Amino acid sequence: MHQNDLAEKIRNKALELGFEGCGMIKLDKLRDYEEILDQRIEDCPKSKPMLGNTKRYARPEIPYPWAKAVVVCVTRYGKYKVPENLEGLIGKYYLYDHKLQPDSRVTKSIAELEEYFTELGIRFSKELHGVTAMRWAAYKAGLGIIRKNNFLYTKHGSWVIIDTWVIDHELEWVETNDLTACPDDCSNCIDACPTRSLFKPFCMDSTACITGLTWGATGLLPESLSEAMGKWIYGCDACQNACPENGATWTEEVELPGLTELANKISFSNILSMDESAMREVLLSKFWFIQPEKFWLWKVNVLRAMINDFKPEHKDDIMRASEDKNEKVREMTARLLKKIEFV
Ligand code: B12
Ligand code: SF4
Ligand code: SF4
Repeated sequence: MHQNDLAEKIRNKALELGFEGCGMIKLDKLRDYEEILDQRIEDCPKSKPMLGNTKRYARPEIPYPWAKAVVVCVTRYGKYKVPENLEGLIGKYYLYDHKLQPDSRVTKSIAELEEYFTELGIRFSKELHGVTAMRWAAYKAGLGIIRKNNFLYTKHGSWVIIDTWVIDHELEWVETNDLTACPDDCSNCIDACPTRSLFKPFCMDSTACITGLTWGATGLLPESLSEAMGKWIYGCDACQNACPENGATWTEEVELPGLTELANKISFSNILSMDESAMREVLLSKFWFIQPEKFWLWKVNVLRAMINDFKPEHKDDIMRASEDKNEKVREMTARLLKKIEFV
């Protein structure tokens, strides 16, 4: 079969399976990611330890010597209803991400697309966190543009999740789109970043991004940083929520199966009273960036959110947390108690 026909077949199959977009690029299109990364590290040297190993994204043929191209698909999540009680606490991406969700429709579509690759005689591989720099790949495949807040936008805004595969055929399918760049005078996203992680266009300090801190922190954070993190307990959407280009893109049409039930089990008070088995049952399968050895972080995040938005009805929960068996939780409670003396 002609390479172009093969590429078109894959793209059509992906759309039929419900992906919002699908494209394919040859590996040489990814080389300049290395320059982007070097520029980022020069602008923000603190990011180096976190981003150093993403250099391999520019050369997927190093881990996959047989690879010839990358297939990239985007899935829209801005169509789902957001449980009211989780808005502003949990980054929306994490509510709808299909990774490690065996019952998700997208997980099933991914499996069907992979069956299709096999049917067509195409060798492929996929990684949980991507085989390449996924925003860059999606942009190169014409699926959208990258805005100043670093996000890939399609016509449905930045509320899209990206998946990538390396394949052993040199296929190319580049879509066109009519999205236009950010206005020169807009800086809403930068102004909205609570920790100044996004400190200039197309550039962020990944060590100060609330998202990474909510699941990556190894101990209590300095008070000034904790304060800036506000009420986010897992992820952060501030630089996306502030963007006018995202204005009408969240449509709230569809109910994600099981999400309301899960949301009903999540509150500050519930998290503070959860033991390990409750955390495993309620939180782990969906919010798997916090593994059991770091379950204490959920409570620390909640206590920090309580400090930043203290309400007298929190008092009983706080007293209970002061007897928690984890030292970091007790330490954070002490910090909170010191603070509320002044309320
Ligand atoms: C490492 C990582 C993180 C780290 C560091 C993030 C970072 N930006 O460096 C941490 C943990 C902080 C993180 C957080 C989040 N992440 Co993350 N993360 C990744 C990962 C694994 C690699 C990203 C990377 O390469 N960073 C390196 C830097 C150099 O890239 P970048 O900041 O994205 O910048 C891009 C643009 O700025 C552009 N660029 C740079 N200069 C210029 C100049 C011009 C003129 C242009 C046009 C473009 C341009 O090129 C860069 C490369 O694509 C990707 C998955 C993957 N394999 O790609 C997901 C990914 C980027 N994350 C994603 C998401 C959703 C998030 C969160 C929103 C989750 C949340 N709600 O809390 C937050 C938001 C953070 C943010 N503001 O970007 C999505 C983004 C989807 C989208 N629509 O863009 C991805 C693609 C995962 C996925 N499967 O969909 N993430
Ligand atoms: S996700 Fe939050 S902390 Fe991270 S860059 Fe965006 S606004 Fe800043
Ligand atoms: S807030 Fe403004 S500058 Fe930032 S991404 Fe949106 S349009 Fe671009």
